[in-house]
This record gives sequence, structure tokens and C-alpha cells, in this order.
Amino acid sequence: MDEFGRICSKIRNVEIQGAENVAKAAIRAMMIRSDGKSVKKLISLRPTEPCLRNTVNFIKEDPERLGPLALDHFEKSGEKIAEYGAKKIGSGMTVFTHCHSSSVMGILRKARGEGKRFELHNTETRPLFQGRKTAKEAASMGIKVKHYVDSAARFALKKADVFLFGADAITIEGKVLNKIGTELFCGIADKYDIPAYCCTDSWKFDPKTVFGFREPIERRGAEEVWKGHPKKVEIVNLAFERVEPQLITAIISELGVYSPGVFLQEVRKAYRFLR
Ligand code: RUB
Repeated sequence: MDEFGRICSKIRNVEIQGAENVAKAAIRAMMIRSDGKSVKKLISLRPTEPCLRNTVNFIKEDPERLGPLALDHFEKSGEKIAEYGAKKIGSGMTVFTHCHSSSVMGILRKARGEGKRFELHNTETRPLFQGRKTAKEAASMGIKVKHYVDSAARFALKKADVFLFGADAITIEGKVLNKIGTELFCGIADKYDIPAYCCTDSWKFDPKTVFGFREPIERRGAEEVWKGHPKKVEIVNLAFERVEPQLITAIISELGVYSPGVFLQEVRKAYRFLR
């Protein structure tokens, strides 16, 4: 297997995970190969990833020249998201998060770097345990971490002041797709009046949804959940779920901090082809 193939298999098996990391890996892959077939293959690896599709489309005419511009976009956006998001965290607060989002990690790093002392409650995120990556990284930043099994999320969230989560896709209806469990936890946050912020680069917006394309939800292999499960038991391993905009306090992106409806207006202003 060559380097292109190795990157593809790491994306497929979630060794490279999180929408932005997947998009950045695709840039590396396209520096190696960017013919039509390779581009199609890259896009097919994770179906609920408009950031991957947007990035590939942005650079495919000239990956050598445009790849660095895309990376520069992610870097500058990340700084802005961290700056805006860190304002939502104060010393003595407890932050709740689910899965592993580089946008959320950037916010935690920034807030910690500003000298704020806060606690992180996070879920393990079955079946692939991305929550462990979050917990390890946060602990190495000097943040006090309490790690919970997914079904203890209500308990963990009730004690939190703010819920920060990432995004894989944002649709024209203002729905956010993120790791399975996110809408369940947003409903709990709503019940306890805890603000729930989606932290994301605007490249997660899926322009295809403007034309009535329904963002698909990736269904992954049964063996991730239960190896050797009884044949008569169907395993439903959905990677993501849709969060209704009413459950989202605001979307924190490089464009600013806006309710989902206003975020969409800002996206329209920022990307001319959507006007
Ligand atoms: C990861 C996940 C993350 C988003 C955002 O799912 O749901 O919250 O991708 O991540 P998976 P980022 O582990 O299945 O890829 O902020 O890094 O783009």
C-alpha cells in the first residue's frame, strides 16, 4: 500500500478522526494523487463530511498551490474559534463535551492558556472511545477531567455550566450533524438550561443541502459495536445524528458567534456562490 492508500485506510478506520483532521489528511493525500478516481475515493471514505468534500473541491484544480491556502484557512479559523469560544469559559466553571472535536480542544487550550481554571466532564463515546483522546489531551493541558460512560451523560451534564460540541455537517435548515448522542445531550442541556454551543469551522456547511440534498448519516460496521454478535441481532451503528437548531444556543465559528439562523446568513455573505 502506498502513502495515499495508507491515509485513506486511516480515514476509513477512524484512526484519523474529526471532520477537520479528515479534511487536512485529504489535503496530504491529494498532494500525492489528485486524479478523478482518487478524488472520488477520498470523498467516499466518510459520507457525513462536507468539510472533506468542500476542501477537496477547493483544492482539486491545483492541490500544490491551493492545499496550503486551505491549511492556512483552517489555522486562522481555529484561532478565531478558540478566541470566541474561550470567552464562554470562566474560572471555576465546568465544561461538558462529547467525542473529540479539534475546534472544542482549541477552545479549551486557549481558555487554559489564559490562566482559567475549570473542570471538564466528558463521555467515553462508544463504540470507538474518541472521548479518551479528549480526556488525555485535556488532562495534558492541566485541566481537571472527569470521564463518564455515555449513559452517565445526564449526571455529568447536570453539573456543567456549558456544553461545547463540534460539527460534522451544517445544513441549510440550520441543523448540525455531530457524533451520535449529541442531540440527546442537547435535549438534556436544554432541560437544565445549560447553554449548548456548536464549535465549528464554517466549511462544515454543506452547500448541497441548499438544493434539497439530505445529508446522509454514516452507518458503520457492526463489529465496532459487538464482535461475533448473534446473526439474528441487527447492530445499528450510526456515527452521527442531527441536532435541531432550537436546541443550539449558538454556533461559534470563525465568522462569529451566531444563532443557527444568523450563522446561515453569514455563510451566505461569506461565500459568494451561495448568494
Ligand atoms: C468526530 C465528531 C466531531 C466532529 C468535529 O466524529 O463527531 O465532533 O467531527 O470535529 P468521528 P472537528 O470521530 O467519527 O470522526 O472539530 O475536529 O472538526
